[in-house]
Amino acid sequence: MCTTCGCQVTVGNRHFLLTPPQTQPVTAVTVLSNLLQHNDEQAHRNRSQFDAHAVLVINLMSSPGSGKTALLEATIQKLKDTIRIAVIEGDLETENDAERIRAQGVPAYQITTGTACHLDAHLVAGVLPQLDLANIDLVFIENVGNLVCPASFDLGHHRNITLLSVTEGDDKPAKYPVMFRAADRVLITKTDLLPHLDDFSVEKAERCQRALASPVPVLPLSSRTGEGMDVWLDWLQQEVSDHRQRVANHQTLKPKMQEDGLKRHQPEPRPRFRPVART
Ligand SMILES: Nc1nc2c(ncn2[C@@H]2O[C@H](COP(=O)(O)OP(=O)(O)OP(=O)(O)O)[C@@H](O)[C@H]2O)c(=O)[nH]1
Ligand SMILES: [Mg+2]
Repeated sequence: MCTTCGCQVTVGNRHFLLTPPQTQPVTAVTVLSNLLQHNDEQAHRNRSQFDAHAVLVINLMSSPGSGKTALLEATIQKLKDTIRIAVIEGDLETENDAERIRAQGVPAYQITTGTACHLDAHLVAGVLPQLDLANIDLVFIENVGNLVCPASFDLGHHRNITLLSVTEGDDKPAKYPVMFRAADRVLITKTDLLPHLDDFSVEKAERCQRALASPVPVLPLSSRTGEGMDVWLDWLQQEVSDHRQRVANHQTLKPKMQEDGLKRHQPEPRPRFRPVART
């Protein structure tokens, strides 16, 4: 898919394309594997910077509008007095989400990707100098709304959270397995709307998750009413403390990534058609 839409290339990594290695034939596959390799190297550098300050970094992924920013707003309201939070926002355009986060009284940095449907490690590195990591415990990265591509790019974070809102349908883990397999927690959001929907089953969504051989907790919650938020908030607080301990032990945590990302991002071989003369 990504070789077709060109989404591997962002303003953060475009310069690598301008200086392709001359020692080997340059094919689409070489270019893509170079970009992914550069991404992984930058992700490693980002993670080292976060770990130098024992900052836990959580990547939020979901389709557009499933409630990532609303979850952050509700989370910040509950935790900002005990945990020092900052947010990196990813969208194609606008500063809207960063403004919503700043209105909660915590720093937020907006990355606008232009055409790219995901964040990558170089885009995140671009905002890192603005973060006062010595005075932050937890960074959330709200990825671009997209249920596919964000799961293929390590940003230098530690944990992945995938959101599924009840209006999207309970079969999404089955249809978009890559992102749900990468999740450390799946949050089923907007549960306050369940009484108005006759075809979303939390149990079925969880069954679809289990069918991916994923044992991770599936947590139903509503940012609007606060229902179910306690389990999420308890996990976050525990993670922040666990990460401090990890770093003190000279350890870190790499997020679950789609291991065969390059292969999956190549287009299917297409049948060759003979051109037909126009009549
Ligand atoms: N009823 C209800 N609405 C919600 C809830 N969470 C979010 N919404 C609404 O859903 C819409 C989208 O929420 P956002 O938080 O902007 O979604 P998002 O995932 O950040 O969207 P993008 O950043 O565009 O991908 C908004 O109108 C929210 O008010 C919820 O728990 N219950
Ligand atoms: Mg948002």
